[in-house]
Amino acid sequence: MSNVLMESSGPITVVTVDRPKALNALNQQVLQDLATVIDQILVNKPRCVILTGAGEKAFVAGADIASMSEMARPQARALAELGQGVFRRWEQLPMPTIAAINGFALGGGCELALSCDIRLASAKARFGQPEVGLGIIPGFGGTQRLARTIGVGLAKELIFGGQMINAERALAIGLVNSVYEPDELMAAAQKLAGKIAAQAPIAVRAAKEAMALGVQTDIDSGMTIEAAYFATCFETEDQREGMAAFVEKRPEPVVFQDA
Ligand code: CO8
Repeated sequence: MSNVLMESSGPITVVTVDRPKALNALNQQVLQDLATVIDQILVNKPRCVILTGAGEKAFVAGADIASMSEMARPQARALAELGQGVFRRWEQLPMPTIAAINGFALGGGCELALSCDIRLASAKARFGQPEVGLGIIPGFGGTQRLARTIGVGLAKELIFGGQMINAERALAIGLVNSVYEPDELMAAAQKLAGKIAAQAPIAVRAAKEAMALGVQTDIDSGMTIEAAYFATCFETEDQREGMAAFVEKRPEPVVFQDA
C-alpha cells in the first residue's frame, strides 16, 4: 500500500491516509488501499482503530478532483459506488473507530470522518461539503450520514451552501465530540482508544451493533434489538468475570479476554 499506513500497538491500530502532496485526497488507489486496510483489520481484530491524515494540513481534503474532472456518468457512478462501499465497510467494522481530524476534512474527507464512530478534532480542523461549488453533490455518503449525524436542517445548510466551518462550529453542531490543541489531538485519541480497549470487547461490539441497527428503525424494534444483544452478553466469560469482580470488590481492574 502506498497511500495508507497502518500501525498497530497492542490493541490499538492507527490508520493514516498518506498522500500529503494532494492534502490526502481520495483517488482510486487510496480507496483501494483503505479496502486492503479493512481486510487486515478484520484479520488482526484490534479493539479500537484511530483514523487520521498525514501531514500538518489535512485529514482528507476530499475526493481527488483532478481525477474526477474528465469523468462521464458511468465512471462517476462507479467511483461513487466504490467509495460508498469502502466507507460502509469501514462504518461496519466490529470495533469502535475514532477519526482524529487534524486539518481539512472536506467533501469525501468529511464523509470519511462521518463513517467513523467518534470524531475528535484539532482546533485547526476545517469541515465542509463543498461539492455543489464543483457542480456535483456529495457521493460518498454525505447526503445520508451528515443529516443523520447533525440533523437535516444543518446538513442542508452545509450541503446547499458548500461553506467551510471551523472546529468550534463543528463542535457546537455535534459534528465532532471534542476539540483539542493540534499537538494534543493524537494523545487524546490514543487515551480514548485505550479506555475503549480496556472494556469487555464483546460487549463493546454488541453495543456498536445494537446502536447501528437501532438508529435505522423505530424505538420498539430498537428495544427488541437491544434486549437480544444484551442477552448474548450473558453467554460470555467477560460478563461473569466483570460482574464477579464487582461483587467480590476486587481492587484491580478486570483484564478482559474477548471471550
Ligand atoms: N483533489 C485533488 N487535489 C487536491 C485536493 C482534492 N480534493 N485538495 C487539495 N489538492 C491539492 C491541490 O491541487 C494542491 O496541489 P498542487 O500543489 O499540485 O497544486 C495541493 O493539494 C495543496 O492544495 P492547495 O494549494 O489548494 O492548498 P491551500 O492551502 O491553498 O488550500 C484547500 C487548501 C482549501 C483544502 C484547497 O486545496 C481546496 O479547496 N481543496 C479542494 C477541497 C474540495 O473541494 N473537496 C471536495 C472534493 S469533491 C468530493 O470530495 C466529492 C466526494 C464524492 C465523490 C463521488 C465520486 C463520484
